[in-house]
Formats: sequence, C-alpha cells, structure tokens
Amino acid sequence: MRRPFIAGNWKMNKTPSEARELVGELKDMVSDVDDVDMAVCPTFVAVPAVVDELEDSDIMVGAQNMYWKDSGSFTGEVSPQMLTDLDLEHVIIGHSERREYFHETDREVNMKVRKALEKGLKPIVCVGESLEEREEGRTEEKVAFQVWSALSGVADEDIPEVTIAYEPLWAIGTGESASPEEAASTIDSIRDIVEDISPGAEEKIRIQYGGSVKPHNIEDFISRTTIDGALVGGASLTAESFAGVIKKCQ
Ligand code: G2H
Repeated sequence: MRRPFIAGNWKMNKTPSEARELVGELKDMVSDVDDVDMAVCPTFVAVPAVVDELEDSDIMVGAQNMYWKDSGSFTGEVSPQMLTDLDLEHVIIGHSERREYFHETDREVNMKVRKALEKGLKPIVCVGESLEEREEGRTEEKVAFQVWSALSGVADEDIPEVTIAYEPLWAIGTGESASPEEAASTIDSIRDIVEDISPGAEEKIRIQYGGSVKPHNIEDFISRTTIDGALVGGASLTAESFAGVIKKCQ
C-alpha cells in the first residue's frame, strides 16, 4: 500500500520570516495527521527557518531545485550536500517552470535525479504535456519520453525512492485542473512506463497529480487508487488551505 504524499511547492513566494510563520501555523493544524506524508518546499533562503520551525513536526522539508555537481565554480547554484546538510529529504526536479523559464533539458533533469539519489535525496520529478500536445493527442508520448529520460541509468532499487508529479502544463496555476479521469489515465500510462523500465517498481513508486489542486478538488484525485497524492502550488501558500488539502487525504 502506498502512503499518500502531499507536497507544497511554494515557488518564489514567502520570505524566511513569512515561511516560518506559515509552517508554525501549519504544524499545529496537521499535528493529528499520521497517515499522510507531508512536505513543504520553500525557497533555498527560507529552508533553514522552516527546518528549524518544523524540528518537532512530521512535516518534511524539500527543495525546489539543485545542481548536479558536488561543488565548484557554479555561481548561484546549490549542491545536494548543501541540502542534506540541512536534513532535507526531498527535492523537486524538472518542474515545468524550470524547464520553460530556465531552459532545463531532459538530460539535465536526469543528471539531477541521479545525483540526488546518489546523495540520499528523494527526487520529485515533474512531467507533463502542453495544451498543444494534449490537443494533438501526444500526451502519453510526451510524458513517456520525460519519464524514460528522467529515470535513465537509475538503479532498480532506487526507482521507488522517486516520486513522479504529473502536472499538465495547461493546469498549472490556471485554476483549471485536469479532470480526475484525465489525470488517472495519464498516471496509469506513467505506471506502465515505470513497469517497462523496472518491472515491479510501478507498484511502489508514488505518482502525484499537480495543477490547481485545492481543498475542494483534492478528493476527486486522491480517491483514484492510481493517484498517490499531489504537488500543490497556490493552495500551499496558506496554512489553512494546505491543511485543508492534507486533511482530505486521510
Ligand atoms: C503546479 C502546481 C505546483 P498550482 O505547478 O507544482 O502549482 O497548484 O498553483 O497549479
């Protein structure tokens, strides 16, 4: 049985003090939740404050990105060791905003996934199709390519450590979510790809849905057995709405 996993992707929101305040409220609201894995992914600069505030909480902390080198002359980048040194467990890799605005390629996503796993971080790998690709009937082809690329060279035993977040680009931050049927069907196709890559891993790997998930629609997604949780953007930016999403997954 896969445990539901709800992760908040704060994107470029919340100063360190705002972040501390948010998780201070959130940890009290979800203190009775014990059957859902929960994580927040603040900006790098807010991570220390959030880790400190969540010391006595079950809420895990993740990063939104990392570089695939150990150290060196890579101005502006953050290494996996810098994240593990702060006790982070998860790292989002290949979010569509990074692919689009920062030109991250499937090859770089793969390098980051492999390096994260090597250093003991659990990647949350984002995949998803554009509206144009969906309208052309190329959704499954697109996500299959992204999943194959991301998991290339990953050892069989490491694949269940990865979470895949299926986020159709046209549903991100738009208020328009995929229908639960669309999301479940694409996630089933992702499970088939994972089975091709590593038979048996499709039963263990967690696949989230992401894209305008809110307290009022999370139940539609989480009620599908193939959907293991959600990567939540806008609705993770207040304690009340993020707790609302989490509590509906119990
Ligand atoms: C998709 C999602 C979080 P939102 O990017 O990764 O954001 O819930 O705001 O659509």
